[in-house]
Amino acid sequence: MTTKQYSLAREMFSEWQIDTEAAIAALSDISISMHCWQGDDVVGFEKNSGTSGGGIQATGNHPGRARTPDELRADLESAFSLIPGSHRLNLHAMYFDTDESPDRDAIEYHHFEPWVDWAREQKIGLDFNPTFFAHAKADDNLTLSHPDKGIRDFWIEHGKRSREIAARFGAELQSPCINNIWVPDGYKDIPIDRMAARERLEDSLNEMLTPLHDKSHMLDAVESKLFGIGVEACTVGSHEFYFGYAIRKGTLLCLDMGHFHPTENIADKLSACALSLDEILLHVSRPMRWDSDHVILLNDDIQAMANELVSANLLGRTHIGLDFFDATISRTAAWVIGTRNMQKALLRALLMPLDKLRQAENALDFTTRLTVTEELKDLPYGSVWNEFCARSDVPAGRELIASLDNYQRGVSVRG
Ligand code: RNT
Ligand code: ZN
Repeated sequence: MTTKQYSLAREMFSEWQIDTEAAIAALSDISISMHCWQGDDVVGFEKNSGTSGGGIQATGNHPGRARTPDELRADLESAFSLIPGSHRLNLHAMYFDTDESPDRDAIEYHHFEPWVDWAREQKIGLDFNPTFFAHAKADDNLTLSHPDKGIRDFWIEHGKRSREIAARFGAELQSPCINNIWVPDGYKDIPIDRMAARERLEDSLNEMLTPLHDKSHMLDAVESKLFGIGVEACTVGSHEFYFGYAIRKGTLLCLDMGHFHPTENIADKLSACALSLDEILLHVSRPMRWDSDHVILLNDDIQAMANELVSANLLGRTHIGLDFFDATISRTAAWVIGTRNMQKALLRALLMPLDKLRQAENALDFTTRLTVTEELKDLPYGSVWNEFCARSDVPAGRELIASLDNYQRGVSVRG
């Protein structure tokens, strides 16, 4: 049932020639890939993997961390039930669900099968990531570019198996699985031979990506980075490295919002990269002073990304994934807040009077462009969002807060 509030809002937007119904319909079609690792502080379910390492770090000790696949799935179900629309789960290889203890170079599809059964039941797609960190063979922060061939081969095998598992996910669930490759490789202090390290990474990737998989089942993505803790001087897989690689090899490029200089405008990169790539993967994140992976807010950076996706017509070939982890707050709330913020930003972007703004820009009428974008900020976006939530049978506002609090009370007894 449409509320009075929404009818009024629809009227106000239509005065600007903005169709709220079209925006709601477009938003319902956008699936966001929610990352499993927010649920347990990037720990995973291996019996002997250490802390995350690789220059990434979840901080905090809020009660309620998921310790088992069942706990993680319960938390995910709760989160998904509070997020409007239909979405995906992004799994990391260290989150297998098995009584066996396969090392990274021995993982197989059956170790992950319970996730697929669950995804089928939930009617969601799965994405995947090989895990190149939190492992004794990654302690030097070198994996695919390690000078030791034995170590490189170990990780190449892990990567190949991950791709096979991802392809099977896609086939089973009839939805292409994005397999995103991020390696922590880099040097704390100034290396002598950056070229050799990059050549080794290139060769390892080539070997890892050689087996062909049906693109309707699995798509490879590569994720660049600027620096991490302990790899301040050089990251082997830098932006230039992977941008070139993705173009030459036809993979997706993953742009993580925390993987650039803090003053760089990541939204600006979308159209530039998209001219040379078929598809892009995003890791939407919020870096604070460094790649701190804070929960995303409805802030200017996220809004700029959403605006670009809409105005550059990139929604059809961009996969929106999230990448943040905060252990100081309810982990379920973190997922819900972050995912809903991404959706809210997309809704606002879909409610832009694009024709009018383009016309002004092309006529060099930058005054109109500015006054319109600023006046738009006073329109009742909240009423359209509330309507979207109501139609999706998902709470908003105080009711949402009560649901999140209630769930957190239940999980906070976990040891
Ligand atoms: C690390 C990368 C990477 C990870 C996940 C866990 O800086 O952003 O995407 O966060 O794979
Ligand atoms: Zn990332």
